[in-house]
Amino acid sequence: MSNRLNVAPNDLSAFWMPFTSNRQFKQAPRMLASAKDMHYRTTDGREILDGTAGLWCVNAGHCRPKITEAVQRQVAELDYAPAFQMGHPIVFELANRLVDVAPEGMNHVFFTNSGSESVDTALKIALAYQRVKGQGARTRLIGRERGYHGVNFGGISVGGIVTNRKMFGTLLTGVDHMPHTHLPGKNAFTRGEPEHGGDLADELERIVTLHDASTVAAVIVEPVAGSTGVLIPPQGYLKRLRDICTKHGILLIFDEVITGFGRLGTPFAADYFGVIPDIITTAKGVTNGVIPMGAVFVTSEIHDAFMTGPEHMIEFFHGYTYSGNPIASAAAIATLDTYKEEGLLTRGAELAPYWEDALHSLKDAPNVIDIRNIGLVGAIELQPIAGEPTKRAFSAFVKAFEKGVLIRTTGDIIALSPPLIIEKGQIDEIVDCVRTVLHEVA
Ligand code: PXG
Repeated sequence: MSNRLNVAPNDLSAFWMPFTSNRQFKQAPRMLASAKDMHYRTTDGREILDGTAGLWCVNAGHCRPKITEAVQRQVAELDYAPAFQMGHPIVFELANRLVDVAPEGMNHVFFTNSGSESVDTALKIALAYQRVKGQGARTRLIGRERGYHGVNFGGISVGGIVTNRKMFGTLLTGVDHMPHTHLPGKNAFTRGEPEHGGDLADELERIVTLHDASTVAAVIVEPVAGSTGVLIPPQGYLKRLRDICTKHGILLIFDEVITGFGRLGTPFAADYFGVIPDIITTAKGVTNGVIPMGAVFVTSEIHDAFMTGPEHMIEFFHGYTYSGNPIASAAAIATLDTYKEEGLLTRGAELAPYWEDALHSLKDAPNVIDIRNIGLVGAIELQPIAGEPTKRAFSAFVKAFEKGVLIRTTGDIIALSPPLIIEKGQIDEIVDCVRTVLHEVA
């Protein structure tokens, strides 16, 4: 094997890093060289316990043999096949396999290469669907404050994270936002779904009334908002959104880029909450993070609405060069095999009570103002340092990494989402490390 991974580059300037404080990073880089199961190894040879499944994507743990072998085999057999007007068997097999694990009624899959592309694809499907149904005046899209739907123009338009929006002009027009559901004053330290805030779904009714339902195409929400700090929907909230959308002929899109593929202890969040949307966006866990891929699930009602007109005509003018790429498809099939063989799409449910108790044992640690959990997701919200928001959490992240645990922070919130293969002892290790660093950054 090449030893390149063990050689630190001496010039880090060329690579403009995404969502990173570039200047700070390059002064004290944190470099990963290899990974296996629950651990990364750094370029200086330290083992790091992965508390974040990479970036919420490595649900089966790292470098799993079945997936590695599938990719190796595929790259030598069929490296690329044109995605438009041509096919290859693996992607059809994958679509069937995905439909099998998806919630009831999600019968068709459109492939993309990332969560951001899945979101923009879903928004385009929603707009085009309304049009093919003769409802072309339904052009408005409704998102939510604090929503994260990737970084493409559609996604940041419906998203509700100010820093991701403010630099980029006027975005899509005709977008409105529901209020977020984070009510720390009422719901702090709730285990699972919070008691207060279900009525915030009625804000959708207000917005729909304001614009008139005949102008609204779709509503998009993350069932559990991840990036913005793990915001768990209040009891009854998602059901109410579903009812309002159904009543007004508005499509409901669940962005399951994080919650898809077992994160909550069910295959999808739609299963967890018993609320079935019209469209589900996914990415990340579909290939265990190994090869970029996204998948958008739609109902037959939506898919079939496009299958009209002359048969030689393209039904939907959208797609990517790498939609359903053979290597990504092979990685995804091997990922689904691994999930199935190891029961990973539901393993989170078995571990959730232990995870919950472990996280909430941090309640008395310094500066902890809220703890939230659902499935194998958790958040520990910290009191910001006065005048220096985000600094306390970021210091905790750096110190945890030094001690051998990878955590993730957003604002002053620590977000945790380990691979679904985690063992109880490793949950303790993460929580003990967080406790130690919270004392150090106090
Ligand atoms: N939707 C949701 C709900 C996401 O969480 C995307 C779309 C975009 O996916 P891509 O593949 O285009 O990045 C995401 C991505 C974090 C973090 O630490 C979260 C994401 C990505 C990177 C970091 O919270 N989510």
